[in-house]
Amino acid sequence: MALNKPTRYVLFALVLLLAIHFLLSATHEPYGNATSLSALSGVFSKGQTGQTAKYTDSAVPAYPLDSDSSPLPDWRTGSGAGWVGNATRANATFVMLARNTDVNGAVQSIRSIEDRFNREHGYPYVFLNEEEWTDEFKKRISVLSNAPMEFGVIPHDWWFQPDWIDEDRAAAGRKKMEEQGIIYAGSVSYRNMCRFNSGFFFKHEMLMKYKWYWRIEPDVMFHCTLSFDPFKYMEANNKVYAFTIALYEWAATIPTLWDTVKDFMKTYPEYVASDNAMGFMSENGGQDFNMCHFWSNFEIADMDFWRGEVYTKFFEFLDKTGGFYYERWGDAPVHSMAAGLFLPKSKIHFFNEIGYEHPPNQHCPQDDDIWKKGMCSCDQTRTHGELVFLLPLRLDTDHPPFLAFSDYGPYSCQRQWDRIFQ
Ligand SMILES: Nc1nc2c(ncn2[C@@H]2O[C@H](COP(=O)(O)OP(=O)(O)O)[C@@H](O)[C@H]2O)c(=O)[nH]1
Ligand SMILES: *[C@@H]1O[C@H](CO)[C@@H](O)[C@H](O)[C@H]1NC(C)=O
Ligand SMILES: *[C@@H]1O[C@H](CO)[C@@H](O)[C@H](O)[C@H]1NC(C)=O
Ligand SMILES: *[C@@H]1O[C@H](CO)[C@@H](O)[C@H](O)[C@H]1NC(C)=O
Ligand SMILES: [Mg+2]
Repeated sequence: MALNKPTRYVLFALVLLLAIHFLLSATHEPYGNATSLSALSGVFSKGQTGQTAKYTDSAVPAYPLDSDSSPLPDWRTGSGAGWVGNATRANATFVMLARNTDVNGAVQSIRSIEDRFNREHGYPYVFLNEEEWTDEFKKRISVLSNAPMEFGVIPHDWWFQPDWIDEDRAAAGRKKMEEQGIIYAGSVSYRNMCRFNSGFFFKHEMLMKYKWYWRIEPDVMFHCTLSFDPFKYMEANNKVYAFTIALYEWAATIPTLWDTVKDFMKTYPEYVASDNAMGFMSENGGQDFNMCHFWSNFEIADMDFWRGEVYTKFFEFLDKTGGFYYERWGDAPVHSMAAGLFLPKSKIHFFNEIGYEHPPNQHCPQDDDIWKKGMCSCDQTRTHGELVFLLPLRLDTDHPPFLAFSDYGPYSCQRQWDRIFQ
């Protein structure tokens, strides 16, 4: 039988897809489960089986709204639905670094955190930018919450590339990285941002009056309603640093970072905590960095740790090598190494309850009870979901983590985190 050309291509594609499907079903159990006939039939029959009843006992209203006309809680007057009161607030703020052009993404992130947490608490916000904020940005943002909001400008020297950086060497570093196809390889502003987030944001006058911060970025989503206050949790449990996503760093952005950090530890052995999280970051007792770090676009942490002697010395030690510009050191590995080495691991916390998405990565609580209680809007199965086809792309741990995953996906370092508590 002679098939015409298009038909042959379609058939070939179908056969290829089926082959991949069977291969993955056989070799990758979660994939098989997610796409098996019984799983699919579950999807199709959900509508008819009256499953809603299952959720009623754990479904508490997201907010204790008295009536449809309840006003938003107002932190100033202590009135309105869901008012909790000053006495219960920690010494804490949200902080968002953004550009004026990020306004739509910023609006959506604020809506999300207000919806899932802050509407009941009224924690303040600080917005930082190396340029003056536009009236439009301030207008669009300040309408979103009654919580106090401040819009600050970053001092010039905390942001721009310092004069003592050898620009020829920095340019060569950028070019080399571009040739390797690395994200933000040629960007100076990205490097400014990473250095600022590593060493300066917590010194900004608008943040000095606070101890705790929760970092938020434009275009992120909080997927679960929080029935507790993470700041108060940190306070009550003696935590210093908290994360929701741990993953691999792209090795080419930090060729000499670990050696510099090892030099620092040799110079100041007294700063290294005895029960630290080295086991999360290294497979061989500290000789090599395994690229595992906390993804710092979400952070809840104690700024007094960054402001303290140990981190101040640490940042200065790193900064004077010029690695933020000659390479492309991220604030994520820098913060992670500091927290992981200079704090006992018990002071670092994984917030499982905080469903969080910074596309393309997310953390969605895998525990059904937590997921239901939080009325989470994230898809738990994405862990093992649609991007499983791309699994073979991950050849080793140096591979960039820019593909969707969740807690135990191929790009996650959650396993390395778990193992240090076993
Ligand atoms: N003001 C300002 N903020 C920036 C700049 N570059 C990045 N940011 C902010 O820094 C954070 C991280 O940047 P982002 O582009 O999200 O980096 P990614 O998450 O690593 O892809 C976000 O909050 C951005 O809004 C910049 O040039 N100026
Ligand atoms: C896959 O399904 C089997 C049988 O239902 C179950 O025992 C197993 O735990 C599932 N695996 C995953 C990863 O969901
Ligand atoms: C709550 O705190 C704000 C600012 O921190 C203050 O102005 C206000 O008076 C406080 N309200 C109450 C009820 O304590
Ligand atoms: C909040 O924390 C900052 C930094 O630790 C501190 O300077 C300030 O006094 C604290 N404010 C209150 C009200 O405790
Ligand atoms: Mg981002």
